[in-house]
Amino acid sequence: MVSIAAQPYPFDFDPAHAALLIIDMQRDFLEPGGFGAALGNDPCVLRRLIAPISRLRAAARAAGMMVIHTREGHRPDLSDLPPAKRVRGRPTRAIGDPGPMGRLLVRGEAGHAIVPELAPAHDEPVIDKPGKGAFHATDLEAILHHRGIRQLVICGVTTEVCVQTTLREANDRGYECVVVSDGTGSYFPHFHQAALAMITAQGGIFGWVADEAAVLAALAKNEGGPAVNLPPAWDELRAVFYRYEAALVAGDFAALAAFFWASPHVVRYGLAEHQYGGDEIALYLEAQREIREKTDGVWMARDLAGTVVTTFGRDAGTASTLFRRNDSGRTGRQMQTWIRMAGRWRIVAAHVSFLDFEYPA
Ligand code: TIU
Repeated sequence: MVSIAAQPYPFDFDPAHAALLIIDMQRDFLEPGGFGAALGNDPCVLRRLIAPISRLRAAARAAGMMVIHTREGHRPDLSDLPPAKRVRGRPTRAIGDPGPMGRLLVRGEAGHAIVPELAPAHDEPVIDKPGKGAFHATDLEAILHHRGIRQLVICGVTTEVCVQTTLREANDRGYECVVVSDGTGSYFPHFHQAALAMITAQGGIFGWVADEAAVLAALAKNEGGPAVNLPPAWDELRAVFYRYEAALVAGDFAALAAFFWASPHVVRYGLAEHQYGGDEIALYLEAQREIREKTDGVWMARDLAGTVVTTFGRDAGTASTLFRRNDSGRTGRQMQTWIRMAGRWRIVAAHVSFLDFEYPA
């Protein structure tokens, strides 16, 4: 857990279940000749946000947080552009009209692109949205759901339009959101201030507000270490651990052997023996398999307690458990280190031992 000093009170979050959402940092809003300018605004006032958002993105990535970008824009045929949106404000240049950066707010045009300083990395989804809110008519909610994301750190432009609309959509969908006060901005400073004040009023009616320094300080406390318990890795290793357990109690030693890395670097400490290297492990498990073959019925029955599976990044993890053998009543403990290699989780170190005492309930 990481805690950000925020208003109206600290925002506690787990980076593995949180995403940095960067709203609409597009040339159309930040450069002359784009959509923002067509609405009568000075787009350059928003360019000061590029540096803090770059820092936030680097810190989020280092902490294992997902990073998601959005872009406001429409299909080239404007079939997803509500007529009411096109005529709003009676602009001299409307959405879809040509400009120095191509057609205003149209996907694929130069002005629609995210500014080069914040160009999305290959593993950072880009949400193309036709509305001000990032949830309306997009697959953002599906992406957040599949990645187990429940909290959002939001930055980008503009505070009272796309940032606020997205925040309200997210809040109503049950996401907890913190908006970065100096990582978001408006063409109108007083609207920026008012939008932030609305979020934190009434005990945080829409969420939290924190400044960049507070977010960076909180993320740095993660010590730049790997992301813990990322949903895909953690779900996979947990499933693998229980498959190993099922093979163990079934006495399926051929299956058990396949879980161990076939390498001289593997060490296994057993109950009454130990093995150094995959060859010794293979020999031991083969001997056990032959004993099992001559045994009828149940091989082993045991209950687990206090099982903890922890993943570090996407390819490393540990599994620790206490157990009680149902046959003898003896208790013990077991610990494994798992690494994913060529797509398969393998045990690289393991230890199992009996206890001569009852473990606490
Ligand atoms: N991204 C976003 O905020 N779209 C806008 O149209 N903002 C304005 O402030 N106009």
